Amino acid sequence: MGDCIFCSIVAGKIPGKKIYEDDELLAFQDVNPQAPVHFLVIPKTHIPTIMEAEAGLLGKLLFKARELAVLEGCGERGCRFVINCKEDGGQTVDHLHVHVLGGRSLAWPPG
Ligand code: DGP
Repeated sequence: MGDCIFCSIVAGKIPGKKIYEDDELLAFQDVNPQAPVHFLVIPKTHIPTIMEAEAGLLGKLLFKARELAVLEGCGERGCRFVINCKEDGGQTVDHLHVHVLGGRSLAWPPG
């Protein structure tokens, strides 16, 4: 979709360190990691925010995020699953994505 950076990663136009891919979903390392484990899971289709996503896709996104979190070593100690949404949620890339952050203890609440 247009100049969406995540659509460009899906299309292979810009590089991304991919850790998983199927027909609907792509997971890749965050370019600016905030924890030892920090990857993103996205739908390949351009969906701007969680507000536009339907239930089935959200289920698949979260299920895959959990599965990959375990594969990335977060099964024992846990991790954080984050979906930022629009301005107040701190979303900077307008293509729905789940952050998976782990490998260290994370503070709560966020600032
Ligand atoms: P958010 O604030 O929730 O919209 O987070 C967007 C994340 O996307 C942020 O942690 C950095 C990451 N990001 C932005 N541009 C790129 C990119 O070109 N490649 C990768 N791998 N990650 C990116």
